[in-house]
Amino acid sequence: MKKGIVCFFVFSAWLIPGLIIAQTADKKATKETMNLLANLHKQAGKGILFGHQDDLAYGVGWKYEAGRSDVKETTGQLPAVYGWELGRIEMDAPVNLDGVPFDKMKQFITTAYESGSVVTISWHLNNPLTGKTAWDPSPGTVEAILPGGEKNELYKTWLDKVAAFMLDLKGKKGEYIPVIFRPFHELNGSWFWWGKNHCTPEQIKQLYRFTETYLEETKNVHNLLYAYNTDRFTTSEDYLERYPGDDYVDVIGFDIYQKGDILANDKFITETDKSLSLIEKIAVFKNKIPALTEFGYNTVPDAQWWTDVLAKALKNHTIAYMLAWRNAGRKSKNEIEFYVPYRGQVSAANFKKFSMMNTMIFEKKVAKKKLYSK
Ligand code: BMA
Repeated sequence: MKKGIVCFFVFSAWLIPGLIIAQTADKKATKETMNLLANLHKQAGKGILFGHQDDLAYGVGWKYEAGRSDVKETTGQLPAVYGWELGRIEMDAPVNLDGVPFDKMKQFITTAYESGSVVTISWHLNNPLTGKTAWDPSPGTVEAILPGGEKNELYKTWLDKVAAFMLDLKGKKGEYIPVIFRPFHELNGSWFWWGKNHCTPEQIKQLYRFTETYLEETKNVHNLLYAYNTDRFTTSEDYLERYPGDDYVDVIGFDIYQKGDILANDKFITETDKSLSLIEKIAVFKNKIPALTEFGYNTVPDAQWWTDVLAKALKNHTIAYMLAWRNAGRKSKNEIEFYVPYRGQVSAANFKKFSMMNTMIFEKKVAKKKLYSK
């Protein structure tokens, strides 16, 4: 078929919702996982699901207090998407790198699923070559864990632990809980060992494919959608340089943070808007779900940031969901980290206003969507 005709079909399938055939990257994905993908496709252009990392575990000034959530305490509603993190599961640690116990995480995930919300998981896995953290960019790590490499067996044992976690997530009827997994996130930056300066595009593509195939075929994990997730980028070519292929990806996204003082607002709006347009175009062409996989402005010092900056950047965009990064609170004397306001924070009232926009989807609206059903 001529390229033009193919484009026409792909494009018209997108425009006529009844024609959308959402094929999961995992051809044996569970029913609920396939339904989630199909429903996220239908979601495009009908509002954005709002998410927050570690929302139920802790917030600014509190930890593990049942029923608490900084998002709920400022907007009156829980988020529609929950981000969690598996770093240190590979070490058999009982808690992840940010102190979240894995058994509690499983309970939080179950609760979120039962309420109709979406779960997405990242993995800041240690460096398998050196045993140091994900931020240890020792050369040759990716190469070492690929098949034939000296650490491939070790890496497989780490994947066994990820698989065990994913297979332990079950709903009331014993069905596996779908998760949007985003391994090797920010792979076009160079701060992690899987980053741009530490391996070739072909090596990271191979690693992505190997990871997914191992989880699916060797471990029989079929409750995952896979996100391809860069950091900020400039062009489509730049974005797709390390893309493992359409057969391996369900969601395409990028991470972006506003840095510096509020004078950087305009720059953030322009860059986010442009990058969203680019991934949305790619998503239509490839029939994938576009998402803002991480974002934030640490400590949100601008009282109007949510409606006057973020909402402007998001205007007319069709991403399915967005994930604000974690409210770690005070990390040390000189370091504080949070991306959604807590009660009384300078941008709290504005965040509530933002949450009430027609285009924003939190707990109540997402429950009505029944994302796991046909
Ligand atoms: C970073 C920071 C760290 C954290 C890491 C993994 O952005 O929030 O404090 O350990 O993510 O969650």
